[in-house]
Amino acid sequence: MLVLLLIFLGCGHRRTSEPQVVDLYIETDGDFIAFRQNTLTCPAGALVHLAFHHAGRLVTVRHNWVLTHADQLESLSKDFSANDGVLSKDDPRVITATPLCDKGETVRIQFTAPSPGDYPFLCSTHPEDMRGILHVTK
Ligand SMILES: [Cu+2]
Repeated sequence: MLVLLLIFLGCGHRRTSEPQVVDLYIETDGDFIAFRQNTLTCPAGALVHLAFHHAGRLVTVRHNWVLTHADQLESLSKDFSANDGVLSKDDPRVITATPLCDKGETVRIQFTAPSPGDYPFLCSTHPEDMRGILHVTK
């Protein structure tokens, strides 16, 4: 009887393996070559729904949001500067990235937050000027 009770309780405590879903939003600082907020935060392992909005109205330049590792930021940035911001899909330095976005548009991506730490993000077409940090907490 006790065994049956324990099995029953055990079933009631079944763990769900669904990750926590976190919505993040970031935009450009209007027509300026900058992200409007340059820090974002999410917990490790979360399923992140990120929306990136190009808030420009006047200047026609395209932007994106590229997440990388702290120790690979400078080499990635250097390559973006040299190749007009062309992002190679299988670049191992890139954790995830949005497509390029025109003014007034919003692009959305989903990714699983990496292990805890600070991860830089940048725009591939303005790799020196558009940067920020994603803080991934435990
Ligand atoms: Cu840009």
